[in-house]
Amino acid sequence: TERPEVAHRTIEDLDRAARRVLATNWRQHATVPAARLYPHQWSWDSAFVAIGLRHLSPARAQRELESLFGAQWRDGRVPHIVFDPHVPADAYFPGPSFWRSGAVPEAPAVPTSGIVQPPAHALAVWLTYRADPATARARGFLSRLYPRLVEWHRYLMTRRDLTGSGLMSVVHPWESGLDNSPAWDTPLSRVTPVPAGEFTRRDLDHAAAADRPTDTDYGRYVRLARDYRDAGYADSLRVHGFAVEDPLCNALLAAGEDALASMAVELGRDPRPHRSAAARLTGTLTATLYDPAAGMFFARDAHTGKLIRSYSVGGLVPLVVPGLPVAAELIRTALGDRFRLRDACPLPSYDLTAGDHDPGRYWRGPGWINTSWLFWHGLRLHGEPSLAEDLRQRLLDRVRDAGFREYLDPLTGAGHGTDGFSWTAALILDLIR
Ligand code: 2M8
Repeated sequence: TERPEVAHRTIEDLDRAARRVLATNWRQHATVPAARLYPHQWSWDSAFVAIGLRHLSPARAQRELESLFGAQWRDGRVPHIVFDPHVPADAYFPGPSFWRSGAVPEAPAVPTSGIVQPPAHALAVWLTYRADPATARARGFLSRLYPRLVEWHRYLMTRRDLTGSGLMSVVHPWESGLDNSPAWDTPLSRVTPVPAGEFTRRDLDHAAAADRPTDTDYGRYVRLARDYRDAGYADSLRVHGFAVEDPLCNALLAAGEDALASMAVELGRDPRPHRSAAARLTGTLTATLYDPAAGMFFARDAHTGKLIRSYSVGGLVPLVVPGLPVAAELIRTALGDRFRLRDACPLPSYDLTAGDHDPGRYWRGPGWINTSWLFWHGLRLHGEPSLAEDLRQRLLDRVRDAGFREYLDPLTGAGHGTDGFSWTAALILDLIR
């Protein structure tokens, strides 16, 4: 496992140490999430990393996003991993030989995976642009990325609208970003795991088994990814044994369309298609995935049409949507016993009151900095500056004590997962500023 860091005494120490993490994890044109556990470029990690990097080096933040979109497929999808060809083939599982993107005509020359991750990119591009418009203009940052973002969102809004509801589906737990969330247990129970002897996990070389998904989880992840690959990465409910319309992705898509409208104005283009897409997504998201009695957004199983009433932090993320009609109710839920916004920190990934809440295991309980950052961003957006400031202070305190860990016990603050984790460092830098 990676070496735990010492506690950082002052904000200046914390700032310096966060910069060091990002310097260590920088490769020629992008940042790896963690040197050993995740030695390639990940899609939504790069979005969060850019949000922090923009304060240190706007040009580097721009390159982070440009390199990711350089690996975009011709059908518009942005792969969840862009593999570094210089890293040994067995450093991460599943690697390029598993995904075989080279055999797909739509894929780029560089090896990638074939699944996607939550669309946090338009928001990240807009925030990165705003940090230094002059440098961005000189580099043609926005004019190059805007059409690519449009294609990315088009892929999600058309090919990934598997039910015709107007919402996108994720077709693999890895696509949700919240890999082993208890919200996926029921839909995943229908997937037959590939026997553990048929593949070799590499994650357990770098992180404690109790902090990671189980072998049965991995068996199901492998089954779903293999089926998708063998179908040539075609999108249809017949191919996907697992498909859910989740609030986190659809909320980021709505917020992303709003960001695209701002970019269109800046580029002298018509923002109206993006404004209407944002309004349509916000309306459908709220009408379909919001449960007024619970004050919470839930994912919907695309195969059964049923809401999955599991309190995952993903159901709080719609607070990032400008003009969300149920923001006040959602904040009330976050303040309640399940998430304890005022004292649990980072925001728990899963219901503190649930019998199967596990404070150390990945997305089944621990608090993460990225989802907490998104909620903080939402609090500011919806006129809650003092709740936002309180959350910000507690996040800084937690990371000062634990170091740049991947996730933390939300009640004790104990660190879990890998150390030297890029989005923790990047988003802490953003919170400091
Ligand atoms: C985790 O997921 C990867 C697979 O994509 C893994 O477990 O190997 C998740 O936390 C995901 O949200 C994150 O983007 C990725 C890299 O940090 O790690």
